[in-house]
Amino acid sequence: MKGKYYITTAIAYTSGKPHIGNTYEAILTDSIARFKRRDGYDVFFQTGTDEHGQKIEEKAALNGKTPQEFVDEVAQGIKNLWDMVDVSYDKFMRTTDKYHEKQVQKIFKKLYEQGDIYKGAYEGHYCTPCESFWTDSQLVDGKCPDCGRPVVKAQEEAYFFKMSKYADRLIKYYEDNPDFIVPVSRKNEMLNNFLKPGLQDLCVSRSSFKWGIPVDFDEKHVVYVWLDALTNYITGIGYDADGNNTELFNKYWPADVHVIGKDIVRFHTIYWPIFLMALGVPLPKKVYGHGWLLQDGGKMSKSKGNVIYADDLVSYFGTDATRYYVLSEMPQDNDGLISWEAIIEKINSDLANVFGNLVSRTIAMTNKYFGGYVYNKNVTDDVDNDLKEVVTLAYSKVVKKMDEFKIADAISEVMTIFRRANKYVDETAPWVLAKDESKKDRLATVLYNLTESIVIGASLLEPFMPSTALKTVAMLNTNLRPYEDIETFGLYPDGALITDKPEILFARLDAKVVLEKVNAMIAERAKEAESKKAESIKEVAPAKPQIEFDDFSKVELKVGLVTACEKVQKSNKLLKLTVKIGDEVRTVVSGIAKTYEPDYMVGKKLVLVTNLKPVKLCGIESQGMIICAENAEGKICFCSPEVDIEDGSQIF
Ligand code: ME8
Repeated sequence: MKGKYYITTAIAYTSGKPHIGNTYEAILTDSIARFKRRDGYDVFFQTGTDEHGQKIEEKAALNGKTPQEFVDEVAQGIKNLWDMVDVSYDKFMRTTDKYHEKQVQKIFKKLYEQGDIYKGAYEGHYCTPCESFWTDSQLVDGKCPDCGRPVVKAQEEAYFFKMSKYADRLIKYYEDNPDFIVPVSRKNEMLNNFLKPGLQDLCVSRSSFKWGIPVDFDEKHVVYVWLDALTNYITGIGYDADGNNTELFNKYWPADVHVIGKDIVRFHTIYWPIFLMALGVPLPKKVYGHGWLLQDGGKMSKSKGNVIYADDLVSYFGTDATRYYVLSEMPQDNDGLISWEAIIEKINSDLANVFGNLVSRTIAMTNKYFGGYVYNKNVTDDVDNDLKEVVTLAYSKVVKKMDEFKIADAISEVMTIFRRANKYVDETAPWVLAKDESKKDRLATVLYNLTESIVIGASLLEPFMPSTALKTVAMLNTNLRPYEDIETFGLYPDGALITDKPEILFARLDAKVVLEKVNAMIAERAKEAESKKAESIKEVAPAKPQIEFDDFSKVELKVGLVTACEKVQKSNKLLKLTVKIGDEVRTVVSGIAKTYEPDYMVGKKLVLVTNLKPVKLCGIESQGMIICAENAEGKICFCSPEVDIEDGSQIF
């Protein structure tokens, strides 16, 4: 064994079915894990799901499920998808795992007790989809800098982690470990955009939603998702905050590489190392932030029905062609493109014409000329040397590319073997040799050299296309070549008998036929999305008769500022709010207690009807009505002005 190798993917959010971009990451990481295993490392490969947070809580409600039911279903779907594309994980980690939850609570408490976490109040711009707070200066055009969506102003009592305390140590770690962040452009971005300007303390708890790991000494709070999510890398292998780490942890930590997407490099190369420093745990050796796989010719969108999912690709092209496309099309340090047209083209050019063709004609000629026997007659020619050199030098080139996480380049090195072998067929023209009985041994040698090249090539192809590699060597009646023997040409057994019923590995695809089917599928999905949307609008907003403007103008609507708020005793639905409306202060009772905590409401600006006749609710006179939206599942939210405007302002 060359040593241990612990590799992880990011854990996918269980907010819905992952598209091909998320799946790409699992395939990418799998190819590295498989390569390291073949190369003699003792590998532990962890992937999994990130299951807490406000967005997931909301999605569950929209689907009429409890959060736990919802994440159980989505996590199982993700696991099935990973299995479908042959992701050879050793552990599928879920953040709703009980051991993980317990450890996160212990970690939080430990960091609080040692003074790294403190209680404060947070005010900022919050992006719900990204679960991130942003400062004014971080916003781009007033929107979330990560996803570009609108943010909301929010304030709440929260716990914070003192990030700045560790910034200098982290900068030193970057200096001492220049390869910590791959590619280097992302390291420069972290240093220049975040570390050098000075780190802000990080909010590590939330109290405005419930679906998270409770802070056990202050149950109003749940642990903010990043502290929960990042620690999966250590809890998944048995880290214990009390010091009773498992054997697995002692053996595999620190991670050799965390493979993640470019959007979460900041979390993995700043917050994560700092959390670990605070816990006194060694830091991961490397973080590889890969680019994104983007849809060619327009954004993927559910309503357009054109989101590409891995299971669709597998049903059209099979697992290995899907893996091949995404791995060979993604550069190491940039984004890559995907489209149905490009996949078909790639399958035809590389897999059918180069690889499939080589295997099928080698097998066919061996059967035709030698009844399926492969003989090494050692009748050599100069032209053999170049083939042998290309084949035997491939391994070291692939190792180098894999070490640099240049996966597309590594595959290209493997494909060079098959391209060179096809050229060798043209150079040696076996069908000409076959016509001359005196050239029989030369013909046997040529076919032997081709068979041996295919076996070595297939063995190097296994990390990227596992079942194709296995099928290929099985047809040649042998096993994958161990990598310690892969630089030696000529180990294929003399006189072996290969299959006489070869399977066509990759048939040429007719682009027109495939694209017609795909377009019909996309149109069908767009129709489904449209009718779903129409249905939900119908449910939420039953039509009311039209009114005149005069009817509407009878209603007085104003902006109010909540200055105090408490629960109404004997009711689990009602909150009593004190609302300042310009020079007036009113008491308003509102049925929003199931969604909002009293503390959360204080300081909020909202819209209320100010000329409704007062009513008594649970014995309290309500002098106004807060305007709320309610969706089909009964989820409620109050309406507030889009920008900060004085309370008392009239709404018309
Ligand atoms: O970020 N191409 O989860 P996630 C390539 N739960 N990779 C992509 C991609 C694309 N088009 N879109 C997303 C999360 N990704 C957190 C991680 S880790 C402690 C917590 C990548 O489901 C993305 O960059 O949104 C991330 O690495 C992974 O998919 C999961 O994304």
